[in-house]
Amino acid sequence: MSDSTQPDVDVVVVGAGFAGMYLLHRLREAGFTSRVFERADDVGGTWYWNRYPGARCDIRSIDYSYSFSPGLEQEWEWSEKFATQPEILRYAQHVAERFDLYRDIDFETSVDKAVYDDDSGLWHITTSRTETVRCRHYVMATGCLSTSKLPELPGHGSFTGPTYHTGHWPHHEIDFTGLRVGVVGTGSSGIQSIPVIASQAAELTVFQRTPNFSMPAHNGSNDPDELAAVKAEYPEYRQRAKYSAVGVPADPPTRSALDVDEEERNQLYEAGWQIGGLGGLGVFNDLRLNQQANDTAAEFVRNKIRSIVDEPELAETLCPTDYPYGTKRLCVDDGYYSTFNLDHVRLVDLKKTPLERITTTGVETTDESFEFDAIVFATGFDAMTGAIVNVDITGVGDRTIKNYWEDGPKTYLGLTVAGFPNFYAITGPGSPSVLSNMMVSIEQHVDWIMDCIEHMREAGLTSIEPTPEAEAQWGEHVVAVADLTLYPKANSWYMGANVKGKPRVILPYIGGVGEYRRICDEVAVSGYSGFILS
Ligand code: NA7
Repeated sequence: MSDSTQPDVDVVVVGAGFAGMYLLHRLREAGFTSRVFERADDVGGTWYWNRYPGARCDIRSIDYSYSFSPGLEQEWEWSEKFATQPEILRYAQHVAERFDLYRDIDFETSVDKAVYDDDSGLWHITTSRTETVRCRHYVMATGCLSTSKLPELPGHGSFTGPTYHTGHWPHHEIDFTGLRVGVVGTGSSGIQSIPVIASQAAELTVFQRTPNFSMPAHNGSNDPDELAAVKAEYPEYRQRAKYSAVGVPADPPTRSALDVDEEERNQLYEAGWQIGGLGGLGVFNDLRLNQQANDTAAEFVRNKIRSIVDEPELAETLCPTDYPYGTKRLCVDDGYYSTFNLDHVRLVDLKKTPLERITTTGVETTDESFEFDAIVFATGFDAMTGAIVNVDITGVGDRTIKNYWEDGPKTYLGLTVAGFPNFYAITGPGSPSVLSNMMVSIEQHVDWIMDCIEHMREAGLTSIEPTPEAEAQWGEHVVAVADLTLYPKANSWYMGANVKGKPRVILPYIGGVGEYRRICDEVAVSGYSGFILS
């Protein structure tokens, strides 16, 4: 008979995306026992689910890759500057094989419930296979954008043709050739998929609620000389990424956009536009801090849209005007704006004529009825908190995370929660997460957790939990940093604004990955200040 005061394993990990995979590797190397549960039938997380046409990473592949294994980073060859979803998924599968991870992952198994048992100090984790596993440490490696969101419209489910969500794309190729297709949503997923769908569909109607700023990707194959140069100095390159603002090596800009005259400013923006990508216009240090500075970048992009889109009224509809540049997730595209010059592509402005319902044959706005053969919902996710609160997690004294986070997530360092001992969220709310190169943030969190639980093992400690004071102070710091920026001005998923009823609070930490890493390291070096260890 098993002893209920003893764990079945040291650690349970939920999710086998890049976070769960690396954690499993580290746990094994350190001699901890673990179980990893993954609801998909393979590794890859985000890159397993988001198979929509045109899906790519908009961080360069030389940056968006693991740094923990010199052998891996030397042997893997990325074919393009911005890797496609299939290539990133192949990379994840390669990592799982190379480090023999598959044998320790339970696929097609989700975690439904996690209850902390005060008496034994263990978590009881219940899976969709009705198995309960007792563990000392419980880690949610469930990703920031994994709980997809559909429009809450009457008639949902009544459409008789196929519907797709970009975040749950089928595993076989979907051919839209000759079809009348409707796409709802113009965030990153919409902006990446719309040009590809337009190249197949007979008619494409795009339903836009909020226009987005998008930078050209200027994608292409990787220059072999550049790749060789990066590989030759990968350790230094990665080190720079770790202490950078967003997890990509870059020299921070030193000037204000208002320090130069309009001509010079636009020349610098133009040079940045030609480079493209998320950081293209990041040539000044105050674009996200100062509205007047931001206006110059916003107007530059609007003028680009006006120059690309032939029809002036249509161009204006595609121009974002009611939030600062970069405060909703900036997009990176391959021919997005020019797609609207095609005769068979139409844009519907939902700000003027909102969607009213889904019908059996299509959708209805307040003034028109549309018929489609297929509908694509590129409508995003319940970001950052969705995947965590969707599991029934109960900590000390019957406190559930869902209730505890009712007014917004509370965490210490975006990693841990008061009243939930030995519980960790990788790239959780309150950490740089979605405002960073996720690979850098994932490795940093996993390394921090590993240092922490190794320290506990060595010191004979069994429990770690943040103090309510440390948690509250961290929450105030996250908000105070955000309030120095323009981010709170936008109705973005960074602010929880895309989900009805979700509290409007900043979710990611805006202080930068380098600064954040220093804070986390200081906490550890100080003997885990802000935590109660026992
Ligand atoms: P996003 O960025 O959340 O985009 C979702 C889009 O769908 C956005 O344009 C939304 O408009 C729109 N949307 C959402 N709900 C509705 C309804 N009910 N009606 C009309 N339009 C709607 O998700 P993505 O999948 O594109 O990108 C997610 C992240 O993945 C991305 O940022 C990268 O980090 C990778 P809204 O702006 O809310 O008005």
